Amino acid sequence: MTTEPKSANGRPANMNTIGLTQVDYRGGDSTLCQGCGHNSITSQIIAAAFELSLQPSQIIKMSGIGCSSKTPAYFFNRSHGFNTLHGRMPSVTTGAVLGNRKLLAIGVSGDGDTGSIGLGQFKHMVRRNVPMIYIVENNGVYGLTKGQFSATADVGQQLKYAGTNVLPPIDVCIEAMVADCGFVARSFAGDAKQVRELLKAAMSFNGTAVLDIISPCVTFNNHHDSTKSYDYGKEHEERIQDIQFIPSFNEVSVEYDEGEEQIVQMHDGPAIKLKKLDREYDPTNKWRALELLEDARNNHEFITGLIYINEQRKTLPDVMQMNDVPLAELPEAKLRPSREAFAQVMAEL
Ligand SMILES: Cc1ncc(C[n+]2csc(CCOP(=O)(O)OP(=O)(O)O)c2C)c(N)n1
Ligand code: SF4
Ligand SMILES: [Mg+2]
Repeated sequence: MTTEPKSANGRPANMNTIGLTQVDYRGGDSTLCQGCGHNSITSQIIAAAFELSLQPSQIIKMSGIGCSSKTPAYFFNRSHGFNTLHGRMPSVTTGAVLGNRKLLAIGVSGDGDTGSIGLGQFKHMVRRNVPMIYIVENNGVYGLTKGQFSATADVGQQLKYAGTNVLPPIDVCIEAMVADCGFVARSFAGDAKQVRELLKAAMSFNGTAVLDIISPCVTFNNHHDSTKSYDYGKEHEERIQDIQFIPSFNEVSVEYDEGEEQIVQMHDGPAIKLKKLDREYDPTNKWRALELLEDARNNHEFITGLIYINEQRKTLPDVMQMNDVPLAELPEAKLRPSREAFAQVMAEL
């Protein structure tokens, strides 16, 4: 008789602290092209949620329209979900998290969905600090509608069907920074470990967490000279730090070398351990973060890692003083104003 391998605490090694295996976080089979970067990100979303022992029934997965926005169908079968209209994921998520503060909102968008049609919604969501993980699967094209240039395509880039792009790109991370986002990161779909650690940190962040992940479209934009291709990413990715997410910093003693490493403590216990690489970098310094992004843009550098973190801002449900109890669970007596209160409101109008 064979026995299942057990972890130190007696749990089967493939089971997390709430008794689920990684399979329990999967969704349907992907219908995207084989090799699409979006599929790699889906795998890491599943792995990160499993490792954090997230309760699937407490998650709402959100998206807009695009190949990227189809991906929530391929993870978290047991969670809530809303596939919204093109570019409208932020407003629908705002409603969802105001209606139920207990839900963890995980959204997947594309560079078209966010940077083109959805840019206004994106900026207002960040400005309001809507608590959600906002992933941009950035491939520089509208994959779903067959490869037109998106707002993140580089100027001068040439594509077989779309011709030459003559317009300068927008930078999703810079847009998030100037709207006062408290968690800004960039990664590459080909860098699975970094994507996973950043996802875990984002899933533990209290506020809007923006992850701009370069995710090659193998069908329309994977040419060697494209900055959104696998070849370019592998050759040019420059990590600003090695990142390790530590689930509950208060409970475990973490060894780190103060000169070489930095610990960023998050609210309610977790922490992020950052090992400095070539450059001195502190992701809690906003001006340094903006400078890094601007320099990278001007010098055509592909920097990845945790660019900025700051948990000081209040989230929208806090500002609006939303009830901890989800609106759907409040009894009618609490939802319906009294006759007197209603009359008073009417008199004030
Ligand atoms: C209002 C509206 N305008 C245009 C479209 C057509 N459309 C569908 S997906 C898409 C772009 C998707 O690009 P992106 O967000 O980058 O996703 P990708 O497919 O590249 O992952 C467009 C323009 C639409 N569905 N709705
Ligand atoms: S068209 Fe591009 S973005 Fe869409 S599934 Fe295929 S490879 Fe991915
Ligand atoms: Mg795209």
